[in-house]
This record gives sequence, C-alpha cells and structure tokens, in this order.
Amino acid sequence: MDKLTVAVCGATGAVGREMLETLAQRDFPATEVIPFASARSAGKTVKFKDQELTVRELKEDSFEGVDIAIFSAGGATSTKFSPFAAHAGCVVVDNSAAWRMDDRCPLVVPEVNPEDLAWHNGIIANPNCSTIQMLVALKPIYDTVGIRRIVVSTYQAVSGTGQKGINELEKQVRDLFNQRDIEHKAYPYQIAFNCLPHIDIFLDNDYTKEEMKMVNETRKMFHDDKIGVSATCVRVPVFFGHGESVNIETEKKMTAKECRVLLSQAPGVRVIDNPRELLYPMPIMCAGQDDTMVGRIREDESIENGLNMWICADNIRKGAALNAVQIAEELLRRDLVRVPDRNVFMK
Ligand code: NAP
Ligand code: 12T
Repeated sequence: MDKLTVAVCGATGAVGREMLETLAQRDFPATEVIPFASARSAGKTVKFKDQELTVRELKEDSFEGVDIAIFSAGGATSTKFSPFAAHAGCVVVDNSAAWRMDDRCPLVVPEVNPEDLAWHNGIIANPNCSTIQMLVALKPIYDTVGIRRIVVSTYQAVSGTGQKGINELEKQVRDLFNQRDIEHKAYPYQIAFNCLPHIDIFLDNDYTKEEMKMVNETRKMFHDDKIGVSATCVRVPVFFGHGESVNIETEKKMTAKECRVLLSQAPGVRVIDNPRELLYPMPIMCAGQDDTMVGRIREDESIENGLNMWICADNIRKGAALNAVQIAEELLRRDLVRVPDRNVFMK
C-alpha cells in the first residue's frame, strides 16, 4: 500500500493520546494521521512524533480517503459515526462497548483470536480492558488443558473512566490533605482511599455491566458458550494499571510449574512470579508497558484441577490503545484493510 491514512477519533482523550503515542512508538506505517474529536476540541493541537497536528471535528463525511479509523470517543459517538466510516470504505477499530456483542463485528485480541478478523464487515471491536488482559493470560491455558470456569475479581484503575477519573482521584487526594471538603462527579462516592464495587451501570440481575462484559466477551472470543465466568469488578484508587485475581477450573490438570513455563513462552505475557524474592506483578510496574504481567501462580487446593493467579496490565495501553493498534497491524499483515460490503451497517 503506497498510501495509508489513519484517523484517530477521540484523539484528545486519555486513550486517544495513548493511541497517537503507540502509533508513533511502533512506527505504524501510516502516511497520514488525522486527529478527530468533538467540536469542543476542533482547532486544538495534539502531539504526534515531532509534529503538532490540528484536531478536526468528527463529522459524517470525515472518512473519505481514510483507510483505517481507530475510535476511542465513547459508545454514542461510535454508534453514530462508525457506520458512515464503513460506508466510505474505511475500516473501523472501535474501543467502546457499542459494537462488541454485535454479530456483524469480530471482537479481537491478536494473541487470542486473530483469525476472526477475516470475517469483518468494516467494524472491528476492541474488548473491554479487563477482558483483554485476562484472556491474554488464559488463552494458552485454555488451548492446552481447557477451562471450564473462571472466577475473577478486578482491581481497576481510575484511568479507565478517562481523564475525568484521573482528575477526580488527584483532586480528592489534594483536598483531603488540605482538610477541604471533597467533591465527586465521576463516581457516586469518594474514590480516594476507598474501593467501589461498582463499575459502569447496574443491570437487572444485580451484576454491573462491566462484570457482564467479562462474561459475554470471553464467550465470544473463545467461541465457547459454555465456559462459566463469574466476575466482581472493583474500582480502586490507582491511576494506571488494572489488577485481577483470577481462579480457574481446568478440564485437565495443570500444575503451577507447568503453568509458569507455558505462560513464560506466551506472546504478550511476562511471568513475574518469585515469592521468595518478593517478586509479583503490580499496577505501578505496568504503566507504559506493553506486556500483561502474571504472577502468584498457585494450584487451587480446594478443587481437583484449579489454578489461582494475579494478572496486571496497563489498562490504557494493552487494555485499549495498544490492542487497537495491534489489530490495525494484523489487518495490514493479513491484507484485510477493505470493506467487502459498504452497506452492512447502513441497513
Ligand atoms: P476521555 O478521556 O473522556 O476522552 C473522550 C474522547 O472522546 C475525547 O477525545 C473527546 O473529545 C471525544 N469525544 C467525545 N464526544 C465526541 C463526539 N461527539 N465526537 C467526537 N469525539 C468525541 O475518555 P477515554 O478514557 O479516552 O475513553 C474514550 C472511550 O474509549 C471510552 O468512552 C470507551 O468507550 C473507550 N475505552 C475503552 C477501554 C477498553 O476497555 N477497551 C478503556 C478505556 C476507554 P473532546 O476533547 O472534544 O471532548
Ligand atoms: N466503564 O470500554 O469505567 O466498556 O473503567 C472501559 C472502562 C467501560 C468499556 C471503566 C468502563 C469500559 C470502563
């Protein structure tokens, strides 16, 4: 391809800025990168490599001549604009929850199910950050011994809520230290020095939407309607990096040692697991890193075939921007930057 134009939609946000950084760091072969955001940010500039790019307002006719559009501008914006992108022949990689469970859209983590890219119709969904890091670590185990059931509790950073989550934690800490009253807008309660067992909205079954994303997205990407997934998602006062305590029941036995060897060879995974040296993954290690870090690997002594582990990753990087850029790279490698039927999402 001699010309490759990439649109970054939501370029002024926490994920969008990391997207520009990731494209630059990985030397993504774009001949042009165009940043888009809402009318509020039109005319502002964002940094890309050694340039200052001027942000444009995202509109329905923004996609003419654009080959790939990476969206991180929220579900409503994506629902509204992605069909116009696909209609213009531009392939969308979307970070929001808008298209993840749509049967017309593959949901992809390159280390897990890159083959699903082959049937895309112009919109490809990036999974939720918590699902991404969990499946990067579990996929090699799933392929080797099978997994019947996953029980996961998350410890999620405020950057998952975007810039407003980061600002809220920072301001509450400062206000508390200055003996001022705190305010909350991004969360229903104080997040500084607290934990909230509540991410995204509550559903009729009393789970949160974030918890059900982990169930449904895992089943879709593993192509396994039967796998049991039980999730509890908790917001913690950490700026960057999600942690996850994961318990799995496998079909066949895998020892902790076998698991360590397997994961140390797995793509995108770094095993950090030496309790004697006090070595285990932590969110502060993950900020700015590409790898999903796994440690505290132990056999679950309460069941026949079970393992426990602790998984950490940078939620803005592998959880969002990096995974999206890796999808774009995989599309190029597989010669899939084309929209076979431009009307699939216009019907
Ligand atoms: P953020 O910091 O609040 O940024 C939101 C971005 O969307 C800004 O660039 C904003 O532009 C833009 N935007 C909002 N409304 C728009 C519109 N009508 N048209 C065009 N652009 C619009 O949030 P963030 O953390 O970067 O997250 C962005 C989205 O990414 C989230 O809503 C979520 O869907 C997704 N996300 C996914 C994951 C994941 O798990 N994979 C993780 C985090 C986020 P302005 O500057 O003009 O307001
Ligand atoms: N509510 O992409 O608040 O579905 O941490 C990601 C992160 C939704 C998503 C969060 C969220 C998503 C959060």
